[in-house]
Amino acid sequence: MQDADPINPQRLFWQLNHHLPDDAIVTSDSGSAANWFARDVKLGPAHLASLSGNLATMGAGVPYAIAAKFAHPSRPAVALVGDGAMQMNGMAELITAAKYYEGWADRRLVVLVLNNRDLNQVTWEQRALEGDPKNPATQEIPDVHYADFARMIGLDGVRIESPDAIDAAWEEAFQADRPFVIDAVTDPEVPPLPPHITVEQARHFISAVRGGDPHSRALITESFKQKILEFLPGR
Ligand SMILES: Cc1ncc(C[n+]2csc(CCOP(=O)(O)OP(=O)(O)O)c2C)c(N)n1
Ligand SMILES: [Mg+2]
Repeated sequence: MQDADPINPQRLFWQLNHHLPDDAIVTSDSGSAANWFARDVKLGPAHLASLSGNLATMGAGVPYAIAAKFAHPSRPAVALVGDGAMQMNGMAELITAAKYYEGWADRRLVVLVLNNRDLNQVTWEQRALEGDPKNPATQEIPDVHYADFARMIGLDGVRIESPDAIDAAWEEAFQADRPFVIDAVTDPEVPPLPPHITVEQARHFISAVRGGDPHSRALITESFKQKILEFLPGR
């Protein structure tokens, strides 16, 4: 529930737990979404879930959810996807969903896009594993209005830019009568930290900051918030 600028991506996954239908099929793309999917989404015995676990390819999230709709047309599907993957193929696959959704008994296919304008998982890999500061030329990607695109092709969606809007967005998405895109503007400086980090990773992280990372102030604040919480009583 920590704040970030403007939305802490982790909160989208945490708050999904309050809205996820019992029979939903959840997919995650490769990227920072995979971290939050693994850490924060609570799956019950009736849920099904998948991501590209071995190949770890980007671009699987939306097609896996469409495949889920064909295999189980009466169950809702949810895809948790990065903006890079959406720009690679997820947006094109929304056209596939638009072609077929009227034939699905339950028309709900919800796509959450983490709009962080960044290839964030790799930005953090380069910081934590190599000690390299963020390289904007290779890492930054355009801000696209994914919900507008969904509406343009006959689907529905909403763009959210504040954590107060998260619950209402999930609610609207699961009440929709057609595939629905949540374009969530999220903070790329919230680190997709594993529960434990090694001394070597911490050293690399410091080297990335010293190496002139353009976002060093924000990434130190967000990392500190996440780690310090582990030491607070009752957490
Ligand atoms: C096809 C493919 N290309 C590149 C990669 C390396 N890779 C893994 S995650 C990632 C960045 C993902 O960016 P995005 O979809 O925006 O998600 P984010 O991490 O920003 O949430 C990249 C480039 C990959 N796994 N698969
Ligand atoms: Mg991204």
